Amino acid sequence: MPDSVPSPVTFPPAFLWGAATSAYQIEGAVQEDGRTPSIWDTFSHTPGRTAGGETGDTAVDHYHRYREDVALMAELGLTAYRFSVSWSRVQPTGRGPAVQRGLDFYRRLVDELLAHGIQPAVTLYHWDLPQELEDAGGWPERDTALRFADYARLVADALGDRVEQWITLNEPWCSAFLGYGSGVHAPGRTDPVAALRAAHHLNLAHGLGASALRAAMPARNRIAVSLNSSVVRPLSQDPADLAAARRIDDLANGVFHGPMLHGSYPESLLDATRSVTDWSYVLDGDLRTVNAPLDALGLNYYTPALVSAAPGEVRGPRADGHGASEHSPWPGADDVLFHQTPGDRTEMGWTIDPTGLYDLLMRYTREAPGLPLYVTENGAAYDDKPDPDGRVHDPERIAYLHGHLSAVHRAIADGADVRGYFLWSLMDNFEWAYGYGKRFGAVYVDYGSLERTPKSSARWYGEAARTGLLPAVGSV
Ligand code: PNW
Repeated sequence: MPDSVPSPVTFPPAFLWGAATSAYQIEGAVQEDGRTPSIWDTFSHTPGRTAGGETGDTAVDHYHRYREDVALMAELGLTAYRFSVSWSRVQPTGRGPAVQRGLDFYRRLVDELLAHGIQPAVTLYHWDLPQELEDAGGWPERDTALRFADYARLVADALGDRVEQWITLNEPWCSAFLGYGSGVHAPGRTDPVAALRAAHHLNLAHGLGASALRAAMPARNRIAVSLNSSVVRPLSQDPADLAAARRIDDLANGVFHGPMLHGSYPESLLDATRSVTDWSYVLDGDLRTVNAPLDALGLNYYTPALVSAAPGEVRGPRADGHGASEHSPWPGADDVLFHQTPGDRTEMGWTIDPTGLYDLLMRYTREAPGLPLYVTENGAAYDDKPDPDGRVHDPERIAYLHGHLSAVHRAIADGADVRGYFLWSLMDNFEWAYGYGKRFGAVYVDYGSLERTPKSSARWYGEAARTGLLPAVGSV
């Protein structure tokens, strides 16, 4: 056979072509139907915390426009949609009975998706802890994990009969280490011990939540977690750089997948953080709880990390792409240097590196043999602007998606059991500390009129979804 004939990039027929969002980033309606503030309401309303003081008060008003948004997904040809439930909308104080009006919103949304043949995937926690639970200590306190299990049960009772795909937590690394370590995310605390305690209690919440879901739902439903597992590369093969990469890998990945997949924290993590914490908050039986059976693993991927050992301590703003803070999100690793990976970057400053996604999928194929994988987030921010004719052309995003979906395809060909891909994000939205300045959407949102306009990448992606083939990059 001539080797010049490329094999077509065809995906399995059952492959899910999805898009993802999260509650605080899109819903708005923050004071409606009994919702109370979450830590992101408090944080975004605190001067100096978000770019331009922007908040999710209105966001893209999805709470009122969800029908239009679902129609758009259907028109594009998406087969799945990943969204999150706002905890303080369904259980305002984080305790006690559910608020029916809050649950009803998600029921209407799910019914609308199902009516259009779109599979819902529900994330229970995408960073918006009810403020009252933070006031009681937040994720560094054990009780928050117990409260999460109760909340999981409430949502399972309401939606378990019609939603088959469940995700307990989104990116617990961000909640723990950006929320309590570097402080660039809510609640904005900067205490390395609190960050590690938060990591353990998020793990515990995952395990308790997964068991609560399992007990409350039909057996056909699938339970997963979404990790922003980092691809950590050493700057050189020097033993000191390899050791630095190992430590960051433990703090980025092993701290979550260790207990979740294997029932233990990596010894190397415990050793390397001994000067920060004694881990005495890990109680007997916790690790077995965290190790609750999973049906799939969700991986969110944007860019790899490149690290080296630094001689002595490094202070000041860090080049790790995690926002500007004097405080490190890497407890006990102040002597590790982060470098910019060479190559083109997106508007976030994140280097475009599809090989990282391939490596990540192959790594978890080894780390979790037999566990189906989903890419639960992948995408790029660009400074999109409508042309005079109102169309929005985003060829860079098409190239980004083409590169990363090709990497997914290559991983599948090499034995990774990848069942679906969720583009981040369906539409432009509130990009956390960056406010509305970073546009990740396949659909453009005019922040004045809130009008939605599919970008050319949305058309490109929709064609991939409808055909199971990646269209050529210049085809739309
Ligand atoms: C993820 N980091 O956030 C989130 O799950 C989304 O809500 C978010 O909009 C998207 O990716 C784009 O940023 C991250 O600093 C935020 O490593 C920060 C980091 C990673 C992911």
